[in-house]
Amino acid sequence: MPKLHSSLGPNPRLVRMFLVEKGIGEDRVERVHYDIIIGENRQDAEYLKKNPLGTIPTFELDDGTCLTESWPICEFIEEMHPEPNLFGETPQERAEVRKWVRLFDQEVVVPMTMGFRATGGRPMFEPRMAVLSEAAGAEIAAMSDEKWRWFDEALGSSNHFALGRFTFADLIVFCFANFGFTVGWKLPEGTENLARFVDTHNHRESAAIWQQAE
Ligand SMILES: N[C@@H](CCC(=O)N[C@@H](CS)C(=O)NCC(=O)O)C(=O)O
Repeated sequence: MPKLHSSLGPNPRLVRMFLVEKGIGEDRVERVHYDIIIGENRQDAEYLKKNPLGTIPTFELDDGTCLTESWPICEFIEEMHPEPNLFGETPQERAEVRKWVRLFDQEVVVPMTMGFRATGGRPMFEPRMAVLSEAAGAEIAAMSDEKWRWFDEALGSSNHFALGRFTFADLIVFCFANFGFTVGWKLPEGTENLARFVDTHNHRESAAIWQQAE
């Protein structure tokens, strides 16, 4: 059985939500938990062999191959289990979904997480990696909020970023909004479309992961 090396946080939860969306139950993927608050993921020599960066998640296949990085892990799962389809059915559809994922990953995920590590998450992250100054952290968090506003406008009255149906693009946006909520962040003012989007997708079975303790 494959293993998902997992923890608190949006990246492993993205993969866990994806598995639920695919109908792949916990009986088909073993979950191995790490306490990232105390940095267990960066101290366990066995884990560092699987993922030299020490980040979570890692998806370990039956033959011992270890896949890292949440988005490519989800694409791998999609290729192994094409239905229900979450990345698009045709090359054009996949390009559209990946466009939104790439934009969100670069324009929101990177500045949002860098901002968090330099401000609220500083006590946890400063000892384990280079972090921005508090002032730069606040600036980059504000830049990410600006991009959340851009995504709000792009969403408009739809609840889907791509293809007019639920895709991985929606899943990643939903996950990082929820990550924000768990660390005291709020949707920036004037993002009512995103608020509606979050409320809508909160009803998905996979969203229950955000209510669970690890
Ligand atoms: N780009 C990676 C990011 C992985 C990442 O930063 N994971 C977080 C949990 S959401 C983590 O490992 N944090 C603890 C640490 O960095 O020590 C991915 O897509 O999986």
